[in-house]
Amino acid sequence: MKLVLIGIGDCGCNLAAEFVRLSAKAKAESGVEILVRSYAINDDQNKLNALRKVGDKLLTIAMPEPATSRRESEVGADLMRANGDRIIATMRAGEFFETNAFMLVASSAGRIGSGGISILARKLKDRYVNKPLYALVVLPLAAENNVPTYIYNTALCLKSIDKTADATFLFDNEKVRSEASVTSAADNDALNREIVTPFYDFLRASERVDPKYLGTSHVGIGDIVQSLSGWSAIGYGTAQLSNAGFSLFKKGENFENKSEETVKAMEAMSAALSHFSIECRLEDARKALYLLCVPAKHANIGMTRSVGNHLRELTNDGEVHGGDFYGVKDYASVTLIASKLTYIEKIKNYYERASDLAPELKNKETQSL
Ligand SMILES: Nc1nc2c(ncn2[C@@H]2O[C@H](COP(=O)(O)OP(=O)(O)OP(=O)(O)O)[C@@H](O)[C@H]2O)c(=O)[nH]1
Ligand SMILES: [Mg+2]
Repeated sequence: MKLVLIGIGDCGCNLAAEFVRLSAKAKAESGVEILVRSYAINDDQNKLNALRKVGDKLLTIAMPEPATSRRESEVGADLMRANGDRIIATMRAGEFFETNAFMLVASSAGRIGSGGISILARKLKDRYVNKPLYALVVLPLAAENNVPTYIYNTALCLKSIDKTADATFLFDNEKVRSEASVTSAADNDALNREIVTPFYDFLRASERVDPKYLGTSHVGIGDIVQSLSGWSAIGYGTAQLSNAGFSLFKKGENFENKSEETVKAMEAMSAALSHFSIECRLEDARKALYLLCVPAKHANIGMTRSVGNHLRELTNDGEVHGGDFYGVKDYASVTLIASKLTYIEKIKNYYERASDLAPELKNKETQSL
């Protein structure tokens, strides 16, 4: 699947750059393009200049700085209302034809990205009616959760992107950081690598890869588009394939070998299940997608079927799509997407906290007028 990626604000721009690194890896390792272009849109010219070194796959677009010191995301929304058409006009629309979907990325807590993402999404959807549009929204760290404007901006951002995007991937910055043991809160690069990594396999596996990498059931772009809807979480896990298992396997394709490989696939699946990008219950997912990656020599139909069946059980017979891909070495990996989630505790909490906060923020706003 080929994306046009659009990052807005600091967090969005850093992730737009990280996706470029991911696409260079896909090109080097599998010979496919997963990114048509990446755009970084920000009001901070210095930060945009710093991203230039990423290469020409990333184009930077400057926005004027807001004329107010207010921290609410409406400021970012107004800025995008005023500048969105000009921003879209500077994009290379000719390339959109070879694009399978847009992916807009921002943090929910700030102003520029949080307020701008839904406005730009709406403008793109109105122009490119048939092109799927996905969002990736990064939620604040635990330490930021006592900042009233961050809570307010997050709730507003979630409410409006849910109405606009075809599907929204949610990333809980705190969960991703603690599970990846990123110790420094300032280490955004490490955090961003964790955020983009789960997208790697399914984006490249759905492209026209070398037939030697094709598994028994291919995950195509149609499967992805059908699987993505509404609130979505993504999880990724790996399991090292032992050399012992490999040599056993070489001796003959007996039952024990196959079952050992299947155990590894299930181990990778467990890892994916415990590393979802946000806390959610699979039974609340109306749709789900899985991708099992193994080296061809370790593959068997049973392992793909086991992953798919287990996911079907967990989703309570939700609509499940999935398949396998042989483009990895030495390990098994499983990517899981839980989509069309009907309940996410964190979202409920943000909405509740924001409605308690709203009068307080409104008062502050009128006082500052
Ligand atoms: N994962 C991740 N989170 C980030 C990154 N940069 C900032 N954040 C988070 O994003 C939120 C702040 O939003 P920013 O993206 O800096 O805000 P903005 O869109 O530039 O808008 P302004 O508030 O006007 O600067 C906080 O929750 C940060 O923890 C990043 O590179 N990676
Ligand atoms: Mg900023």
